[in-house]
Amino acid sequence: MSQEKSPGKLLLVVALIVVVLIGVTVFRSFQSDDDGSIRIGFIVKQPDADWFQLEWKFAEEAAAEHGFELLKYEGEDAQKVSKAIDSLAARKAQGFVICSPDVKLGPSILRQAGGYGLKFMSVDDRLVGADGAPLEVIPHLGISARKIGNNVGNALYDEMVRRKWDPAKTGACVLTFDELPTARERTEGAIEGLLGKGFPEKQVFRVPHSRQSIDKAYEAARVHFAKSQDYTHWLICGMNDMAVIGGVKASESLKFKTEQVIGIGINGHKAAIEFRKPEPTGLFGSILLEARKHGYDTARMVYLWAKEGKAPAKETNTSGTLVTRDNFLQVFKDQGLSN
Ligand code: FCA
Repeated sequence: MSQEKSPGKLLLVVALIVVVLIGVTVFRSFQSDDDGSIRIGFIVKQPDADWFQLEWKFAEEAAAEHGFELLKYEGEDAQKVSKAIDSLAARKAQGFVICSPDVKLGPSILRQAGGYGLKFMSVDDRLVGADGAPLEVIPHLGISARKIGNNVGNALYDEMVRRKWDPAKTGACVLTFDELPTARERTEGAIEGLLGKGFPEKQVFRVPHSRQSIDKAYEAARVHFAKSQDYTHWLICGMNDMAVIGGVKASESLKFKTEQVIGIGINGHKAAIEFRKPEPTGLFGSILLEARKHGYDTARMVYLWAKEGKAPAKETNTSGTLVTRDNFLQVFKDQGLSN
């Protein structure tokens, strides 16, 4: 008799376990959908830079308003990015936004995130495949780099004319970082703008810097200015405010006066910190980008993707506004920006 009972008992126990497991799974899925426990990561290549601090700040606003959890990760190199993605999976995140330290990490990020079933999009720097072409399967929000570059070139030229400089004595120092496509588009766009206005091509100097930092741009520009004695006045541009601030500081270190230099950056917020200082410097202006869209909108897009299955637009490009010492307070006020 007792031998006949055991298989029945076993079946009952197995059935119970199955019921409990199904219950837990259903409960968990309700939990992540209904009680706001969606978790979205935000990985950035330069966590200390003002621009990325702002993106995080706006992404946190999106998280607070929509009720998801934002997980911030520092991704300064390939290893940190890979660890961040592992950690996101371990923390049961549903997706992430990334500005990668190297756009060529595209295929490995795609593979790793895909393995975990994590949804993700890129911001600022578009990921590329082995052939260097953009990985179009990854949704992206970036800037209209070529057009913004054109605006930089045009504004540099117009300010040179306004100051009545002798164009023959004016050089254009273009701080380049060509390994990053958006940076290359920006600086080539600036050159296009200058040449389009009639600035002589032989007076345009592409000056590469090895890393994306004020110091590296400073070093490259300093060497360049020191060996270019023919020019008494300089127009300076580059991929962002940091590059141009480095260039302006290099001109100061070689005793160029503020009036002999016109620098125009890109990003705006870092430049605004300079504009708030009492003494003007050679940093004349910057194209203020739409940091809120880069931080708030991207985090929200991935959140909605996770929550409602609504994938972000394949590609979104934002624009910018020229700010100078004269108008930045007003522009910041109009755009509801605090710093
Ligand atoms: C790149 C730059 C940042 C910012 C952003 C929009 O990632 O490194 O400074 O300009 O694009």
